[in-house]
Amino acid sequence: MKNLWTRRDVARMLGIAAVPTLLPAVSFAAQADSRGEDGFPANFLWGSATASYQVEGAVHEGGRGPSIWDTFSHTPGKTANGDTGDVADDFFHHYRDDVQLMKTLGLQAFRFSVAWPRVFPTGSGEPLAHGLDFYKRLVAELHANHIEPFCTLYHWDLPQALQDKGGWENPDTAHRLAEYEGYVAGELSRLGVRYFFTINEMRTFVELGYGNGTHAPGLKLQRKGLAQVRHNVLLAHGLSVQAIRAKSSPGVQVGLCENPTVPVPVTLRAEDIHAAAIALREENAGYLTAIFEGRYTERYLRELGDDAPRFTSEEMRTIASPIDAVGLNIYTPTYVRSTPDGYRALPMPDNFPHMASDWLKVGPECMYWGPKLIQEAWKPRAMYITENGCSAADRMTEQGEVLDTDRIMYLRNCLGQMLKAVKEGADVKGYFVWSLLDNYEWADGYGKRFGVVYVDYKTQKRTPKLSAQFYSSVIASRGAGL
Ligand code: GBH
Repeated sequence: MKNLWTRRDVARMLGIAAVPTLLPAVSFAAQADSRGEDGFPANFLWGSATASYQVEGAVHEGGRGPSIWDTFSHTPGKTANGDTGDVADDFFHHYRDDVQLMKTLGLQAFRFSVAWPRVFPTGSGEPLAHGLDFYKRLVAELHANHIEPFCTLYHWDLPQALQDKGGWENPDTAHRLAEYEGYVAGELSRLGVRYFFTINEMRTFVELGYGNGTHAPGLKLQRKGLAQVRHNVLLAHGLSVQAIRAKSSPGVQVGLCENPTVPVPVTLRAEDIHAAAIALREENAGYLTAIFEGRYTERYLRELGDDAPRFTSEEMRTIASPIDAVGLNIYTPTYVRSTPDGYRALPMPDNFPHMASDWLKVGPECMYWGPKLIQEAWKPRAMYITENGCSAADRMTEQGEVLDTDRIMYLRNCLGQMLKAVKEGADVKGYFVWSLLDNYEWADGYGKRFGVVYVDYKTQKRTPKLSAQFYSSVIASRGAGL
């Protein structure tokens, strides 16, 4: 019995050689018997992502030193409600149960981050003898449950002692990061960890931490200082790629996680699609473009003028050290149209629909155009969606359920767009929902919930939301029928 029309069937009916990709995906008939044919490839990895300071708590345990986020969150007025990550999800003590939760939901991979100040409390010198113990236990637990660990080495918790010496304004910090990352990758790869990301979202911590001051360390540098910080961080990434390769077991995959600006062409006209391709390179010129191309674009340098960073060609080669995979954190689109001088990124109308966080505009097309444009521009060896998800105003019912149909709507549409990109050949190898658990949302504190599992912060009780069931069903069917 066959009630599904393939692209080839449609092409035959229309009397044409092939269905143009601009026509909507062919799914006129129910997709009930299409599993296997219609979903993601069998080896596509499904996971969830998180970061040390957002979930661990236990900030004084095991000799951990303070990070810039301890300082920042404890400074009055910096975070919503004065919330800090002191306790968070207490994942440091609950990780075993949480790994069981992942297993129950069918997750195959888990992206976590290592807190630098747990390993080097002041950022440099000798590592603490037991500084990695927690992560070694976590990795063993994941392996025992057949969940692949993906390790992010820097998700914003810079040791405060290094900030006291200038933080990312000081070029020396790049070398300290590489030393730390080489050490950790060496230790954890010997335990079988195969995937390492050097840095999470340089754009976010540079622009918010050193530009507008809303994230740690809360600085507001001028344009010149900020451009140099951006350069120092790029160099830190490149040096870390080299240090990880030098110190870890053969076969590890090294990359970074970035939240690129994802241009979405406003129309399907060829010129707007072309404008989106230009915008991808220019809007990310200080980040992914430099890493993939080994140079700053002319336009980037021209616009910065006298404020352009100081750099050498050797540094640019280091920045472009080959990577095995790029992690893409994608949440929102930037609509772009063609103009005589290339492109224009359009402002978002005030009432553009958004999720619980004002910035989280609902435009699932970014999950199609992001992988598509990046594949075409830079041909990365592999792509992972290392974060995607949303905040929602979750409430628990009297029956103890969280019926987050809004999050399901967001995820279903994003996953459908990602599937379309994969079917058209974008080499996305896995997807990590942000996040497994509600957690500490940085300056927004605990008020913004991103988990597919609800956390009662008073009792640390975990309750899977309806979206966890939804995600679990996607994994089970490999996305057939999305
Ligand atoms: C990611 O950032 C982070 O990697 C992760 O730690 C975080 O929890 C998750 O997403 C959810 O936010 O305050 O209006 O200036 C996502 C990219 C960029 C989104 C900065 C919030 C601040 C908007 N982030 N943005 S605003």
